[in-house]
Amino acid sequence: MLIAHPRPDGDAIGSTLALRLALMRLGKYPKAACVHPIPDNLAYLPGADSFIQAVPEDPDIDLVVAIDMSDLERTGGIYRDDWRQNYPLLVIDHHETNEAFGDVNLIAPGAAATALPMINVIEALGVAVQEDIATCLLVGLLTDTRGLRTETTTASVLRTVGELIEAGGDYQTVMQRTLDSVPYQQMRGWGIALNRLQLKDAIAWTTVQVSEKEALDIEDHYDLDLGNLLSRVAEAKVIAAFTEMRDGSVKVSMRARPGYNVASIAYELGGGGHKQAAGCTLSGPLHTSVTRVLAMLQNAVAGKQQVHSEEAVAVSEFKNQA
Ligand SMILES: [Mn+2]
Repeated sequence: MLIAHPRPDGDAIGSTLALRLALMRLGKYPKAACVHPIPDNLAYLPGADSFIQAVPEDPDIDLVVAIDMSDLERTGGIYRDDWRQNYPLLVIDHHETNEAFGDVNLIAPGAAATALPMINVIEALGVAVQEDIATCLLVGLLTDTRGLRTETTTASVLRTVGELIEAGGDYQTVMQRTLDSVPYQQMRGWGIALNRLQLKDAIAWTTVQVSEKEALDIEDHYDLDLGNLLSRVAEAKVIAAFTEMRDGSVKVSMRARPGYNVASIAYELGGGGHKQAAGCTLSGPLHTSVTRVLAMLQNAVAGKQQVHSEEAVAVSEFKNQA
């Protein structure tokens, strides 16, 4: 049983499907599960249609693998408590905040994507990392590095991308169908969000209301990816996108330029993530959440030095949500 986290991203889906394909080459019958549907821009991947959203009562499994998540809650309810006694739990991940919650933990803290430790796993299984498997791993690397532009994009990452392409990974398709593929409704959602964009004291932010999501048929579990969009505002050191949910809560996505840290803010608000990309969910209402978070972001920008010194302590405590 291979589990990808809720609101799945390219790394969770790509790494899960790569392992699924490798296990199938070994004559196994892996199941892949995720509580939310696979986003359209990942639906073309081999095996994307095999994901189940709920697990049957007697799942007929002998090993559980949690992929691209730093704690058990991030299975989104797929994992059941009684599995603990019956099946070993393997964790494959790259978050610095991983709680090592498995019986065996293969964690590459700070690596660009879970796809990187996953390459080692697949090679250790004796399966060649090529063709379909290479394409799935490329998806993980290219999405988690936002098209090879994050701080985690090292020379070694670029070499690995080159090797995956040489091994038959379909770079062009991944770029066209995943990274350069925004559903029309999502882009219209961006239009609403960008129309309301504000900038003050090197902080850029915007909001999206439930009524606006309803008009565009955008479900709550569907991530508009506003954090990554706003992170490109040149004048901003930090950004925040506030998305109202149908239960009245507010999902907050934050991004920071190198040298700034939004993870500590997310953590303080019950969420977590990485220094440059973090998030949390607040109880709402929208305007209260905005006021509260903006005050914290102002402090983070003004007290950059102070944030730095506290970072080492705080990082060990973060829970991942990014
Ligand atoms: Mn990841």
